[in-house]
Amino acid sequence: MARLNIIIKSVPVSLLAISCLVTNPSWAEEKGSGHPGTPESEMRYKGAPVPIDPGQAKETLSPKAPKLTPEEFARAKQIFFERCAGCHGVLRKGATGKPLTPDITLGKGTAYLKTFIGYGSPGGMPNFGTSGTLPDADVDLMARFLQHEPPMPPEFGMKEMKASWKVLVPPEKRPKKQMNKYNLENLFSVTLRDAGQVALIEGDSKEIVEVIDTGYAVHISRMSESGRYLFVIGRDAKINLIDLWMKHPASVAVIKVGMEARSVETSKFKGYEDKYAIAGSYWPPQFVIMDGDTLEPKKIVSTRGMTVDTQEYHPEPRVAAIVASHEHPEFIINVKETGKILMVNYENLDDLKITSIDAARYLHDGGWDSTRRYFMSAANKSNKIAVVDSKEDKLVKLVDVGKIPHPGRGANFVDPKFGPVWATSHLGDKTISLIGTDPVKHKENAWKVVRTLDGAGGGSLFIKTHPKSNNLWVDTTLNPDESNSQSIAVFDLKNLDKGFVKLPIAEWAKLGEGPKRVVQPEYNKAGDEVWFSVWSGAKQESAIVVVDDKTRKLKKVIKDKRLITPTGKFNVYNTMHDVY
Ligand code: DHE
Repeated sequence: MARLNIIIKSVPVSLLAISCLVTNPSWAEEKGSGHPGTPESEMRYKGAPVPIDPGQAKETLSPKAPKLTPEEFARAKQIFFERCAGCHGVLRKGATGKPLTPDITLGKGTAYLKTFIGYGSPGGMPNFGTSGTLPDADVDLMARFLQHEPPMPPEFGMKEMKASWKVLVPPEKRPKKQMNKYNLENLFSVTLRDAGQVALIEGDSKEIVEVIDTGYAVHISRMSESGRYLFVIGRDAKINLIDLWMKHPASVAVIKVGMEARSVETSKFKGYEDKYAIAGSYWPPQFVIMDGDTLEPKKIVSTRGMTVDTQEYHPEPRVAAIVASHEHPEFIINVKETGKILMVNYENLDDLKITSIDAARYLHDGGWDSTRRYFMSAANKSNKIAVVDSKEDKLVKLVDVGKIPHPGRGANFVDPKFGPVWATSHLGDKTISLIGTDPVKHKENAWKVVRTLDGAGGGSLFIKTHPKSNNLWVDTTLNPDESNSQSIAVFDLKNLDKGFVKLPIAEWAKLGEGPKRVVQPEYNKAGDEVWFSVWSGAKQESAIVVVDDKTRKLKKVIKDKRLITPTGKFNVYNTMHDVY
């Protein structure tokens, strides 16, 4: 773990961000990226360093590849895990970046690879050399390293999980009823990304009531069906199970489910409420089903397998979003690199039934339609939304949308002309695609883009509304223009043709220097307030801005020295009930 900290600290925190994405020509004008095809915002958005200790990855020197000393190999591994694995995959089999396995790289040779690493490519490869990110000697080192077999990080099976698993407060020693006075259903779990913590903020008073240590670069929170247990997962694959009934909510169990992970969910089907939890990992590529109240690991399943389109073996298909079915005792799992959606029936863990649905690459995030029957899942490199019927366990449609859909969990509302829709915004263009979701009363509109709205710009990560609201909020967190990344676009759902209004959320927060990116709208339980994170650097002041949904006026700015890099916010009630 000490080693891991060194790796993380060596990377500027502002560069720790999202995945490697294809280049959007409309961003290419942006100044300062140093590369014609790769704007700075996209560079910032690159995969965070893989939180795997390079020292643990097994080295295999390939006789045909150029020579590397053991010291050079060790340094190259570290650079690769910090800078390259997020896009190319730990095993270099290719993800959003191209495959870089020796069968390809040996044929290219050192000189070619050096040019590629040094100058980048219009396809999105950053110019690591000319941007000054890597000195010439490291460019040369990486060109040689890439011709050797990829070093393989260790597996992480039951033995390792059990060794990391701790029940801090056993279920029988936990409170029998809620011991605090918080209005739990309106509590928010707020990711404090670079602090490796979550803040619990009471929605009514807007006070921080608890700050709890979690995994590294903590990613998301999810709620158990009953609303008692909060699950938080870090990029280092550490899960904290937090009991909200305690006088001071705290972790009651922890486990590490791998070396790198992003997703956690809990069983929600009738009769299985709070019974199981599931976590998906990036490395090793697998998911694990655990006991819902202790995190005891029960069943681990690998996601390695064949890709949906070329039907070739992929050694590292990462687990992205997971949702819990309301139609069957099933978890629905996005497997990124194979482009498959797995419906995992947890009725009998010894005879696990998995329905594998062919969708498209690379599956990332997604959420339910308003009936919670259809799972709408973004295949971001295919520019499609896969619609899965969780009742019939089958693919309904692959819907073409804009460039690099990134819905978070998306937004459900009733379009005045087309009926119920689910909407996504995009990383790669300024559009918002509205897909009809009612195959009964609006059959002609179902599973089609019925309307496309123009938002403020590309670089959007999250979109949100609430059943009680007439507003649709769209962030542009990664847009290169500060006037977009620091504000929010809001549409009137009753008058979509009117276009959006931009609200200067970061300005309202009155912070000092910093990127102050506005990210992830989240509603309170009543649906009359919407919360935004103003996400600055780890050493800079950040804030949460609360806006009155009806008047669209500032209601409150939450500032506190403990609010370090707030990103995701998860309202207990809305997360329990999949309200979005
Ligand atoms: Fe996320 C959700 C993966 C970068 C904030 N992110 C998700 C999910 C996945 C994912 C698979 C869906 C989980 C689910 O529903 O089960 N995120 C990744 C990455 O691989 C990526 C692209 C790069 C990385 O290295 O991690 C990445 N994500 C980011 C960020 O940089 C963000 C903006 C800030 C941060 O905290 O790191 C970020 N991701 C979020 C948030 C959600 C999320 C807030 C949940 C949104 C929701 O409303 O459910």
